[in-house]
Amino acid sequence: MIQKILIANRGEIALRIVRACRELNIRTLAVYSEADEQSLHVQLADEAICIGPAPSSESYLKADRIISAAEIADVDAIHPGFGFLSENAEFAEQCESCNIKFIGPKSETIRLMGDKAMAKEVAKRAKAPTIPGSDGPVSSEVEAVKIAKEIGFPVIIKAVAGGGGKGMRLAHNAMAFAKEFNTARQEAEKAFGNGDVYIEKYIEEPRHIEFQILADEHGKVLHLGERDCSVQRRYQKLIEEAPSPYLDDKLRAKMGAAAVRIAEECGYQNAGTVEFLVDKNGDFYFIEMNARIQVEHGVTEEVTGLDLVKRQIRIASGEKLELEQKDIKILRHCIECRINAEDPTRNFAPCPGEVKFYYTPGGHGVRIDSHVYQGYHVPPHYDSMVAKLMVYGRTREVAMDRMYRALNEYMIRGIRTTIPFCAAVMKDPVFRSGDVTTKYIEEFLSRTPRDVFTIDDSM
Ligand code: MV4
Repeated sequence: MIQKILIANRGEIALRIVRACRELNIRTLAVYSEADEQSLHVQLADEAICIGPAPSSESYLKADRIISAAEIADVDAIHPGFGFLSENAEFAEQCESCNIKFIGPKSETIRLMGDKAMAKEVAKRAKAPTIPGSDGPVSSEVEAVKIAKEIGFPVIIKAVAGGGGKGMRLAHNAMAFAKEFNTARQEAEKAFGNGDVYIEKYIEEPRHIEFQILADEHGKVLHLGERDCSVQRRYQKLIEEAPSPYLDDKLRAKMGAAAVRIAEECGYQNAGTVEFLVDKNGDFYFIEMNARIQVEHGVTEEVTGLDLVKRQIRIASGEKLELEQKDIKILRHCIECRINAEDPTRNFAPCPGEVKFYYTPGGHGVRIDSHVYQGYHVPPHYDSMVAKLMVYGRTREVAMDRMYRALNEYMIRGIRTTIPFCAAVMKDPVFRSGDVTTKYIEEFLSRTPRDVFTIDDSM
């Protein structure tokens, strides 16, 4: 039984976890940095402990301080949220050895799937399609060039310890390849302390489609359908939706079954995501698995009617999933816009500062997950996301129109945000057609005048 949870995170996800705990009648302990003293998650949790100065390296990433807080407050479990220590196998292991339940997969699963070459092996064993490339890491330049020529250019070089776009290099020919290969190895060594890289055929203009997994600790694994996350800028997702406008029921079932087999193969427990690339021919390939709850989990919650964070906690308490795959229904269409404190007219530069006025949209089919309030100071030390605006409706059309309406109702004054940018996307014929790949934002930005992304805040 879990009676008290430490929330090892900040911002809207910390608040999201507090809310789930309240509904489950579980006590909460917030940990916070000096910059987050006035934060809502600190005010709404039952207890709070300051764990250090503003920089994450001195607070939210300090495993020892978090474990100490957990022991002082005598919690039963730690929820890591996303980012920070959420996919840190050592931290999960520390929790396990201190008899504190880590709300997520086992540390060995985090370690296994954190090695992107090993994760690919898991996918192969699960008979899920993977992208042609090297069998695991390649260390010699001569061998690497040979493999690259065999699979054919362009090829992509990926760090084994990378993920989410970090440590990737593209090569269009053999000449460029040798240089990129060595740069990739050096960069990987510097960034991750592990210079291992592997090679893959480069898939041009793919769609990014990921499947939500829920797995209990008794061997039952379900998928909750997909999210289409193709609207990204520099590997940062800006808009997510479900269901994908690209998938039909047949492809959805095939990809969902592959995602479930991958989760089964690695002994996955709790909530996770299996990422795929889908190419122009409708062929799909496993790329990586995220061993955490994701930013965009709310999209799946709104289309399935299931509370993923409550499910995570119930699974971590040892409960069995009573649902069967056939019980999972995609009930409607949901779109999420990430509202970031960034200036879309200045290359999405972060815009921290005081929120002078704050009014949120409401009405049918609107959900906002945010820790912001009027008078809140967006600190400069962390991720710039300040809110997730989710809307849902019977169809994608309804959802897009509702999102446009809600974005125009949303008033955040004092800081620049991505609200006007998202509103412009909702009216864009290419986005509306659903023909969106990971190249979309770049293309949209190149043909859209910047003044479209500003708001008249004199009103
Ligand atoms: C790729 C790829 C094309 N070909 N792998 C980027 C994030 C990481 N999860 C994997 N990524 C990619 N891997 C091959 N073999 C293109 C990307 C990619 C991408 C993937 C998902 C979403 C957005 C993206 C944007 C650029 C590149």
